[in-house]
Parts: sequence; structure tokens; C-alpha cells
Amino acid sequence: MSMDRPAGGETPGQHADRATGKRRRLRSGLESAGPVVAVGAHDALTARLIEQRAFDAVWVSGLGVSTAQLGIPDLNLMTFTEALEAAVRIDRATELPVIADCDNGYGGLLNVVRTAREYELAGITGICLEDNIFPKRNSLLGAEVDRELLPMAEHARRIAAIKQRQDSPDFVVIGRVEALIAGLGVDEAIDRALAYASAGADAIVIHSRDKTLAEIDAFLERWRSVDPGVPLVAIPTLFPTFSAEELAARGFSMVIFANQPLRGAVRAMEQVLDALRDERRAAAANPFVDPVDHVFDLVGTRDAIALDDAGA
Ligand code: SPV
Ligand code: MG
Repeated sequence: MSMDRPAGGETPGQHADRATGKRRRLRSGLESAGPVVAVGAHDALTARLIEQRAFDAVWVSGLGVSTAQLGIPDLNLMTFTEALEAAVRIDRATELPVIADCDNGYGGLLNVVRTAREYELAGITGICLEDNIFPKRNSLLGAEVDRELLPMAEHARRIAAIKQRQDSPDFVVIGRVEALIAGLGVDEAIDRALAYASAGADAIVIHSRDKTLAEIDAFLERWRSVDPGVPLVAIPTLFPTFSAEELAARGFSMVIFANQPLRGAVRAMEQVLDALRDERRAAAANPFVDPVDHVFDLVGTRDAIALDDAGA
């Protein structure tokens, strides 16, 4: 762990101030003209790398944490505790706002309320709750995967229950609409987005697999005509050629690059491991690896030693 960051040893006041600062930063980003650009992290180091590149926020990817930290599929197998612990480790590694993917909240209404409560108390900036039934299927799986959504009223009821109980007014709750992913069409997606916005959601993720954006554009046109004043969030994994600015021009306030660091890490590790397997000498990996000093620097190793030596 880097020594220049809070390591859980803050006073309650410092903990609350840090969380409030991040929450206000995210909220002001959502209100400003440019898009908030969040990038998916699967661990603390990824969050640090995201921060170094001056992105606006970190997305704690359920796919990323399930895959990289637990080695299991993103099918609601990761528990609430595992997800929360991962989010806390990521949050401590960065001063950026941290939005945690809480899947469907890990159970029924009471579980969802407790999930939100624990993330709020842990100081996480905000959470995102999707309207998939338990057990969910990752949204990027093809159309052949059977999907079922929670009834709209139930997901709205859950969001309302969270919003009515949160203590910190700045804690951000994002409602995620999976209607387009589930093939239910734009009317259903609009009804759900409006229901979650009325329930108090601070932003809405409208997820889609449509590469052309035709479906999203139809959604946006309808959304603009109603204008509930709630920011929209895009996760453009399956329409990757649109830039954050192009998506903002269409009406999105936040864009999440949810899994590119995970996929880049997988490719990099496979390259290194293939080279080691083929040549059976450490130097085979050299073209693909950073100097170990760079790795030391990323977590403030020399500063930590200096602190220790100064105290000796
Ligand atoms: C995640 O990163 O876990 C997400 C985004 O929920 S997606 O994989 O596109 O569903
Ligand atoms: Mg997810």
C-alpha cells in the first residue's frame, strides 16, 4: 500500500470529509457540460493507474473484480462482502470518485438497502444497481442468453428505499436499465428509466448492445422530450468507436470504459507467460515488462522506506 494515502487510519471526520469531497466532485462533474469519464478497475493498482492518467472517476467493475480477484464468472457468484471489500481497497488507492458496480444489490429489497448502507458508511462515492433478477447474467453475453428483469416497480421501490434512508445527501445512487440488453425495446427502457429517476436515482445507466447506436438514439430522443433532468450514463463496450465527447454531444453526462484495463491486463499477462513458457528464461519476458523500479514507484515504496528510516 502506498504510504501517502489514507490507509484506514483516518479519524471518522477525515473519513467523512474524504467521502463527501469525492461525492461532490462526482456530482459537480455530472452537472457540468463535459462528460465525466470513468474507467473500470479490478484492483487497487488499476485505480492508481487510472488516477495518474487524470480520468474523472473509477468504476469498480463487477466483471473485473469477479474475474481478476476471484477467478469466477460475472453471474452473481461474487458475494456482497467480497464486492464491498474490493471497492474499499480500490477507494483507498485513489482520490478520484469511486462508483461501485453493485450488480442487482445481492438479494431482495432488504439486502439492497443494506448493501447501499454499507457502501455509504464505507465512504464509497456512489453505487450502481441494475434491474436484472438474481442470478444476473453479464450484459455483454450474446442475445442467446436468457434474461429476465426485475419488475420495474420493484426496482424503483428498491431505489426509493435506499434514497429515503441515506444519511449523506451527497451519496450517489445510479439506477441501471437493462431493458435494451434484454431485448425489451425502447418503450420499456424509457418507462424504466423514468420510474428509477422518479424513485430518486441520481443518474441512469442505459445499457445497450446496439453497435449502431440507433436504439440509444431513439431512447435519447424520447428522454429529451420528457426531460426529467437526471443525467444519463453510457457504457460503450459494444459501441466502442464513439468517443466520450461524441457520446456527450448526444446527451450522456458520464461514459464508463468498464473493462478495457482488465482485458489489456489479460493480454499483457498472456504475452509474458507465453514468452516464459517458450524460452524458460526470465529475459524472455523483458520486451513485455516494466522495470521493477516502476512498480516500486507506483505504490510509493521509496517514500515508505524514507519514513521508516527517519523514525529509526
Ligand atoms: C461491469 O463492468 O461489471 C459492468 C459493465 O457491469 S458490463 O460488463 O458492460 O455489464
Ligand atoms: Mg457489472
